[in-house]
Amino acid sequence: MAIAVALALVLIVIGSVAFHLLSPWWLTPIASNWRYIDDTIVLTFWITGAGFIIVILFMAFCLFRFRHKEGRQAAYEPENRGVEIWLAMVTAMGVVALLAPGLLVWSQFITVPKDAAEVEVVGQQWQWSFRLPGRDGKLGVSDTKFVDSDNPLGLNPDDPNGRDDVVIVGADLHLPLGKPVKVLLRSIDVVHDFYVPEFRAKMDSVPGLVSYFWFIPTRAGTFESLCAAFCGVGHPQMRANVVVESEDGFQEWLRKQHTFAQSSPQTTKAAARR
Ligand SMILES: [Cu+2]
Repeated sequence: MAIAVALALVLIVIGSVAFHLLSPWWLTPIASNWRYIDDTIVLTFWITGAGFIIVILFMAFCLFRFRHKEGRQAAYEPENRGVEIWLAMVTAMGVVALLAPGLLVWSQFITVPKDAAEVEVVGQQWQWSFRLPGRDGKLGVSDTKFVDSDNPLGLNPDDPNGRDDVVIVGADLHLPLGKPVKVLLRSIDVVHDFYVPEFRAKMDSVPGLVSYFWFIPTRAGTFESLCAAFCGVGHPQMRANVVVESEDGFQEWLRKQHTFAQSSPQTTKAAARR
């Protein structure tokens, strides 16, 4: 019986490694500069995979080697300094190798290059909206107290920087190929998480604060964004497209978009009169 269980454990190891190598479950082709994130994931698989293989095969070995035999008795050995030191060192090295690369990648992920263009992504049950700065290159300030049907992103109508902001509700976001983008995240209601798998970048959008990350789109195409934080019954439908295209195509698209002043004339006119 012990031999049958040991054999089953060996088969589990072989099956798991074969599944990892042969099945088409791997990440979608990357479309950003975050190769580091993929490298960290692959490194994590190597370390946890080696740990998994060693532990399961050791169990199988023990089951086989120390199986029941007439007259054989177990020896009581509650402590073994040599084994304890060796195990503590190997475990510590594994934990450091799992955590240290992540810290390096994280520091790059939040160190935004100076020339990055700002794009705001606003989460709301259950859709994504976007905002780009207008000609002045500045996003106007916002507050959820200004949110109404005329002003879905809650821009402060008194802030002149916000009047020329391009507001995109219920449509795709376009980005120019090869240019760094700083993504600013806000939420109007609950915690959402903006995630485009091909960009290998995601971040929670939390009500009451602005979180951010940056990336460079490296491949033209249409990429689906989704919400990666469960946010209510409409969570699976919370999707939008991000279209990465040439600078010319991007500028042409941008010219066709409405500014805050155009899409919310009542709100901005009332503020201008004050
Ligand atoms: Cu959501």
